[in-house]
Amino acid sequence: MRFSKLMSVLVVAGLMLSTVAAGTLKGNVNYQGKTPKKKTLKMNADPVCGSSHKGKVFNESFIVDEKNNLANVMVWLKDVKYTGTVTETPAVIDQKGCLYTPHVQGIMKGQELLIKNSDATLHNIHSMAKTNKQFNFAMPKVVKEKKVSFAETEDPFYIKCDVHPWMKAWVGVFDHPYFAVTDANGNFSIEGIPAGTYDVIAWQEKFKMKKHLTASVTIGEGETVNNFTFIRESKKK
Ligand SMILES: [Cu+2]
Repeated sequence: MRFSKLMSVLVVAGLMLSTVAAGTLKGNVNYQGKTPKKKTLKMNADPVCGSSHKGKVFNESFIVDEKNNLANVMVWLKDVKYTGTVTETPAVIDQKGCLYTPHVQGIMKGQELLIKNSDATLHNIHSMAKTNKQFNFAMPKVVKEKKVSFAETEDPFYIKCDVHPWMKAWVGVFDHPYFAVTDANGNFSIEGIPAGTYDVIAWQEKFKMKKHLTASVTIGEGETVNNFTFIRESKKK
């Protein structure tokens, strides 16, 4: 009898644990201000890079659509007490067409970052991290994969290629999995967030950490929407 009682207590406890509310934070990131002119990347110094694109390739540091939705904005929760595991699937960054894909991404502390070289040319991948140990190594066309990981949390820092000066990507390192990057329509979605109130940060590379946006958001079951607007003040007063 005692044993079955214990079992039923365990079952009830298990059910309670599995019903702890978790919600989704989603939203849109928009831009207000003068849109910077698109800059064309000149890749012809390396014929492999130049010939890998048919049309023009533009600088990726500021991408807005016709409705001023901002792509490549990293959104994350701040100061989360996360006791779960590190994501086992590696994050991936590919050197393809002499660009980094993705241009902006979040990764968990301790998670693997798989670095690919899909190009038939030499790249050099050089992390400009300030808190984490920097890395800097060549990836000749025969070296297709390397793996790195980051031991510390860190606000977004960039990775560059010393061979192709236009190549730049951004990585943020978190001690939880609650981060996302806006898509081409400026939308983001962070799932599985335990119920609670959080500070949320939105970061865009031109605005940098100095001009990041914050919001306080309460997550319950289901979806919570929080939009952000980056505003660029006109220089004229
Ligand atoms: Cu390169």
